[in-house]
Amino acid sequence: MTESAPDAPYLGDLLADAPSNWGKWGPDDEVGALNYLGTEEVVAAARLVTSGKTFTLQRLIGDPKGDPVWPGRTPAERTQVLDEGDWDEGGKGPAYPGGLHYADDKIDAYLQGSTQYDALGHVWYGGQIWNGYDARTTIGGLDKASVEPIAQRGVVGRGVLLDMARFRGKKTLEAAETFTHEDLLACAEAQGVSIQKRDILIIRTNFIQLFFDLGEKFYEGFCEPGLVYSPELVQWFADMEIPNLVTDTIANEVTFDPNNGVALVLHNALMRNLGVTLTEIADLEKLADDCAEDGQYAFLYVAAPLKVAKGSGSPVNPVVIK
Ligand code: UVW
Repeated sequence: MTESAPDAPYLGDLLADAPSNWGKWGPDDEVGALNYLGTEEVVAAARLVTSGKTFTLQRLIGDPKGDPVWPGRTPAERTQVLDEGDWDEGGKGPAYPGGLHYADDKIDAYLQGSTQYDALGHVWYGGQIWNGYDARTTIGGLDKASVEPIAQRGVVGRGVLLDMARFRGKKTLEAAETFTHEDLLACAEAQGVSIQKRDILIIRTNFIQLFFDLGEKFYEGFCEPGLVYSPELVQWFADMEIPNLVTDTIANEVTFDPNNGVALVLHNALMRNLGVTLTEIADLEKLADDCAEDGQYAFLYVAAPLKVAKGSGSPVNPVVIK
């Protein structure tokens, strides 16, 4: 999927003066801004738990209504390998002493085809990924900055929901609709919550509802709504030491920057350069309804993607606890 933008600048030129965290956590770092989430941040976030209400943020894998995926990817396919029918006469069910029967299944799925964490080495330009590692380390699997180190450490901190759809009085944000860090601050203020340093930002657009409403038409002229690049926005993320950006869209930002036509600028400015971890396709609906009801927009956020060796991403079911 490409949108023709012949005059689009090269990312290396666009981001030539942008801030970088390469080397900040040493030459071998593979988790980037997640380093900001230390024991102090975990304890402070745990103190936000008062009611014990919990929310899971993963979308269903193999949803009978369809799985929204980035164009070019295919939804997960689950195959039943064994079930009770395999113990019918002539079936392939193994005979275990004592009469054990069981169900088995497998899935063929993009690791980024559902709610997921991106590895820091997932995107790049100019032949270098996060921390300056050679992009050729991605060949045949990520030798550097794969999702595995993120999965090994887990992600725990203060999450803040920024309900941009409600803030703008819309059921869903529209295709290609943009917002800035200033809009996030205004949204937070309207919600009565402050965005603090080292917060995990969780942004709701409800855009994926249109996938369920429109079917395949959802992909026509595909351009998701989201944050839009500006040097000020990138500097704000750097200054605020944001470790993790979570959204309910497929790719966390406006797909094509309306100002220059470049695709996924923030994947590069935030993830490749600052080491901000991206989490995509989160289901924020129940959480958002609850926040609108109880007015508590800051909470404990806990997530651990699967430990996939060399993976460029991995499914995850984040948990929010209030
Ligand atoms: C791309 O960056 C292409 O996809 P994702 O939405 O997984 O980040």
